[in-house]
Amino acid sequence: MKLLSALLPLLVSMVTSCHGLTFPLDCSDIYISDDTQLSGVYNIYPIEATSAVQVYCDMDSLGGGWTVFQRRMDGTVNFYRGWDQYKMGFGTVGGEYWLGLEIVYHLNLQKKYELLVDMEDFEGNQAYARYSSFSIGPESDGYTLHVSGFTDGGAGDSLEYHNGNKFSTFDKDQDVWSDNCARDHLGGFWYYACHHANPNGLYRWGVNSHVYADGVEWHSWKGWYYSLKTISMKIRPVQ
Ligand SMILES: [Ca+2]
Repeated sequence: MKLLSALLPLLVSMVTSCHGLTFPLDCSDIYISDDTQLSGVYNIYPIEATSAVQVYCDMDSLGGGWTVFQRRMDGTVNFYRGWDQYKMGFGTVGGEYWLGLEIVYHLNLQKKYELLVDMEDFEGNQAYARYSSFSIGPESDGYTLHVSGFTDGGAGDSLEYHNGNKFSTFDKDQDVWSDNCARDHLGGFWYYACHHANPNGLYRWGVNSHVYADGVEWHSWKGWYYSLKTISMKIRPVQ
């Protein structure tokens, strides 16, 4: 046993150096090792080699290699959740999920990322918004959002409004509104006063002119009364 425990670190480092992708940090590492890999669920190691995290990798959009940290597609997962859940993540990684602010923060510590927000309405139209720079601060800074370098893929820029804001949930109000944005708009997000985008809002199946700004929304594309069919937020390293 003594010999084994002495050799183990050596063996681990040999395996890691022979196959540098034994512990991929993100979906980009997986894609670079083999660009025929399909979109789907993979293990990544964003914090340390011993703790695998399951994540959905988008290997198709705009060149592939995207690590998805937010995904809505069918309303099967409740996104009206508290701070601890948004910090640590929730949902079904093959379906709807939130990866967790702490994991995204750890990724940001190790690489510089761009952001892609893909979305689709119930009529089959698709659009995206792309940002050349994306990062979030530590929990001690409220996971403050830093996003810039917008490129329009038809969706318009609904995130610039949220730049520089802390993350808020119904049980942790860090927005600048006198009331509680997360409670008023049924989500968790980098609310300001309150939102131009509400991707974690209530899944509501399209347009409803009687319900204001509480759906899965991207204001510059479909306004505050249209809840999207799908939306996903994903990051990829920049050179
Ligand atoms: Ca407030």
